[in-house]
Amino acid sequence: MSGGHVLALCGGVGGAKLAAGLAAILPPDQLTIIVNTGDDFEHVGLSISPDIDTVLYTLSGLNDEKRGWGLADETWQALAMLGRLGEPDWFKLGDRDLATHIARTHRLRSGESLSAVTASLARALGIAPAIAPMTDDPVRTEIETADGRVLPFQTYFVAEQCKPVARAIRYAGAQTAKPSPAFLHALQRADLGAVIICPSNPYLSVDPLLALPGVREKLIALRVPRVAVSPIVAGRAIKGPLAKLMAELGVGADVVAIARHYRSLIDCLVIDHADASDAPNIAAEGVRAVPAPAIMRTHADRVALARAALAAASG
Ligand code: FO1
Repeated sequence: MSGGHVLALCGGVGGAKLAAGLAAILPPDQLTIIVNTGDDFEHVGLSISPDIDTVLYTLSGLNDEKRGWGLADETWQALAMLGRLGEPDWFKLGDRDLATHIARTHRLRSGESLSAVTASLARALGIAPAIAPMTDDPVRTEIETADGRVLPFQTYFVAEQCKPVARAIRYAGAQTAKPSPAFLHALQRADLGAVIICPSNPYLSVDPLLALPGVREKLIALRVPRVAVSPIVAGRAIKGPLAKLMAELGVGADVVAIARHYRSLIDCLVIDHADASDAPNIAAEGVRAVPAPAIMRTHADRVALARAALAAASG
């Protein structure tokens, strides 16, 4: 990759960290970050876009490092009052975070698209690279469970803490949703230099983007390097329920399974040095393995992993 535009596909916490690393080293006009909206939902009358907010807060440095989601120095007075008034309080909306949801809901109701709202929130928070939702249309990730229920994503993830056994995952609305203008533009730009699939949960955070009409085909047809960064290190998910989910879906929780999952879409998989011995098995899937330190604890780790992903794209 020599100086072309970079398209980063991103979900929540892990994806946002790599996106922040990419934003730290690329000129702002050379990066487009497209974010999963399958986690979005309406809650207490508000339009909530958790992954977009995680990316906005991480890139503006306002995020809570320990939780991964939400804002640092948060308070919870409104949530306590909501509970007292008999409203649901299982989804933790902080006082400052509420302002984001109120602003988004207000602007969507006055007719702005989610793309326009996201761009204006990013601008207000001082974020320079383009951040856009995967689509302006509603797509809702749902989990089919072993006990026969179909759970909306946040019910599964937050209310039931990923405890139900998953049998299948679906992305309601994806078949008829249109990729956002920024997503389509990035996929078609003549100066596109690389696609980076961030270390987000493939099933919950990246597959919703790939389920949008035409996206998978466009990624397959691209003649630029496509690099994924593994969200699995040494058989464990860096964060969240990925390893449990992979076991329930009948795939081993390892880097080879990640390579197999993305094999038609990527040229390279960045893996942690801990998984370097799996490089030949990844090569057997037709994917080049590039070992690098893949766990991001500090800002320097994010920048180093972003550099490794861009170097992998350069071949
Ligand atoms: N995740 C949780 O595990 N518990 C919560 O109470 C919670 C609240 C929340 C509020 C705003 C927001 O933007 C994100 C929030 N998240 C919470 C994260 C959210 O569930 C994400 O969908 C997941 O982190 C997956 O990316």
